[in-house]
Amino acid sequence: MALVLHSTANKNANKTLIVSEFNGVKVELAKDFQMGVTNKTPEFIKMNPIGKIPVLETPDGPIFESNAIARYVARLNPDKNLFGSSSIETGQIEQWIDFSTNEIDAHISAWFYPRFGIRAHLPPAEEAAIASLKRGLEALNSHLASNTYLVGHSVTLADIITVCILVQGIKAILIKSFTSEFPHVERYFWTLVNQPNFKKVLGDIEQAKSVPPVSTLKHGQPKEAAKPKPKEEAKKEAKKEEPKAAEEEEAPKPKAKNPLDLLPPSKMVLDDWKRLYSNTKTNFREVAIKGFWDMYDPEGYSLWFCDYKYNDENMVSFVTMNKVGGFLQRMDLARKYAFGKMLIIGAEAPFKVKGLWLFRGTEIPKFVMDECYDMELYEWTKVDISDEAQKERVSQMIEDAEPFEGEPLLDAKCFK
Ligand SMILES: N[C@@H](CCC(=O)N[C@@H](CS)C(=O)NCC(=O)O)C(=O)O
Repeated sequence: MALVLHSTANKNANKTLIVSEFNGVKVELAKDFQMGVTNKTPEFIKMNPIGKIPVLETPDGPIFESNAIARYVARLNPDKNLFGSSSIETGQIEQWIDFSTNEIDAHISAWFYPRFGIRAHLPPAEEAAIASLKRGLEALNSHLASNTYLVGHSVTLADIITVCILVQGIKAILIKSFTSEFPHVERYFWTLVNQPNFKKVLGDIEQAKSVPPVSTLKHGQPKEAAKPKPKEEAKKEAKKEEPKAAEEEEAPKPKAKNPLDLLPPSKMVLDDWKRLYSNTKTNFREVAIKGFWDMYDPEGYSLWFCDYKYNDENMVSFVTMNKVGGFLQRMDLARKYAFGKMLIIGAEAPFKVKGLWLFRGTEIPKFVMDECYDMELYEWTKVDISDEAQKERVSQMIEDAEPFEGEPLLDAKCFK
């Protein structure tokens, strides 16, 4: 009789399903399992007190934690040696299981979940996760430079668990330009996922083409939350929602004016400057930059340099560019009152991120400081326009002058 695995067909369940393909121990996914429903029932909580999947039901009792389940099933047919044929082999298999779980899976998750709205997205935390992941993959790559498999000369449980972890990353976030830094890992991965016992469970794998943008879902609102709920629960929730819905039907309150709209009129019209910037295709210095300084009104506007505080974490070019792109998206709330240039500087990591911002008013608007969390990731310095060197730096930042402060530009982004 087959052992029953209570789970959806996910990364963690796949570990055991692939073991089963290799060693012939029959395992099947529980029929009618519904994520967010079945795993909340008292029967399930009895099997796993934390209510997470997968759980394996065995004649002798349940087992939770996917690596423990996979080990258990691997041991059920010792002849296949998935768990090694000597103490040292078993020790090394355990070693790679722990390595892949702690040095790879944990960092992929720390990069991937915030982008899917499952955890808070914090750029410095993302940088740290990517740096740690690269360290893990470098170590794996150097081992695989002279080894076909992680332990011995055939597939073991260490390979099965490592491949399942990599599959999730490669499908979701580890794009080709990232994985190509680890060619032995790539060779290992694509060879194994195309072996029949892997392919039967994993199907065809398509590598992510781009790093997913940060989700608009709020963290703490996992995708499962959107799935249908049992009727009773849905009814209860509808009740809870009622007072709010009634409140929302009240007449809309007049929108408070932005304090920047109450400032004395300025001779500088921001839209005129943005148009001049966008329409100047040649002689940028003579036309756009000169036009800027002719228009600039230091009483109605202020200029600010910003300097990213954590440049030493900018180790991956496209992540740094995405981070700056995210900042500009979040500045959307200030479009009527601001213009900005952000430069990503340097020929190699760590990249420096520096910017120039023009804000309505003589200070950085309070609502921008309060509502755009990226602002505190930068050091802000007001430009002193009586200082010719600072004025020249402003001009250079507006025109993407290269080299900038002696270094090439990796990218320049404009907020207008
Ligand atoms: N360390 C656990 C992780 C299990 C886990 O995080 N399961 C997720 C799905 S992949 C889950 O059940 N989440 C539901 C929840 O957090 O309530 C394992 O390897 O089995």
